[in-house]
Amino acid sequence: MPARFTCERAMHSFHCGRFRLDLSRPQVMAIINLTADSFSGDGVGSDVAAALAGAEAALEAGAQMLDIGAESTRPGAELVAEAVEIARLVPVVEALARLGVPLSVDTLKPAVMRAALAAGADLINDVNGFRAPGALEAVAGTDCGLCVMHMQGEPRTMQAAPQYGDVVAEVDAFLTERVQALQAAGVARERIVLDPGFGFGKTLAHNLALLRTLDTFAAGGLPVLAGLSRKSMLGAITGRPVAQRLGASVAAALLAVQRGARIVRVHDVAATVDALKVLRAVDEA
Ligand code: HH2
Repeated sequence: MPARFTCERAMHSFHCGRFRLDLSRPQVMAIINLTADSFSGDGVGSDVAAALAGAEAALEAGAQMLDIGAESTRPGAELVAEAVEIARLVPVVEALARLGVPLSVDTLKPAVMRAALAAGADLINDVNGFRAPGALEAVAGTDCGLCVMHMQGEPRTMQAAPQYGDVVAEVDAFLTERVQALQAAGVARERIVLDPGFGFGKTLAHNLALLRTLDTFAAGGLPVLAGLSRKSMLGAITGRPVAQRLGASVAAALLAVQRGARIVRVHDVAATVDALKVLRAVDEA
């Protein structure tokens, strides 16, 4: 059977904070949005108890990692001041770090990265690829994991007119350059996960090209994370609003795993976990 149709891959040891993860089996990362305006409509604002309940439910449903964010990156979303983002995140990081699973924080601001790590985060997920002044310095001297994502432009305007000559080659070159910058700053490769950034400055055609060739990004030996859950590309394909994209999201997660993704970042944990169980059973039959 061709390797791209299996869910098991070569051993990847991923170091993130308190954890050393074996990513030979795909992991499900549950999204907990501490926002009021996330595109998926499931943000819990700054309510620590609601965030904790959401995290516990996600773990119960089979998630192996958590990703929390306090600023929406959807086009047109409200900008959140650094101090507000820190105030929203820190109590939740402190509460969720006790759950005993890798805790990721989704931010592009260096001061927020520092505060999140001090509060107990294991992984920093930066949709800006650690390009902000001070971002490399915020993570380099720590032992946190890093998710390095590609984005063309910046969140407010990125979907206005995304343009590429060859989207796959350009995203690959960007990720390679960021890994080199991180390594030059002293970050070990074992701490890095790559993400082509579905929907971040990309048309439907760009997103489909990236999903079809996701293996390209895994070829360098670093694990790949894919975030497709409920995204507008799935709405464009199915004609369905955000609240009705479960089937499309599960299909997209499976396709990503079959093409090499080691972590899928999802809103709908239980359905994704079930789908991955089916994929694994077929692989092992
Ligand atoms: N997508 C979103 C946010 N963060 N991080 C990574 N690494 N990859 C992604 O694809 C990704 C991400 C957007 O999704 P969501 O957090 O649900 O929405 P919002 O930004 O509106 O809060």
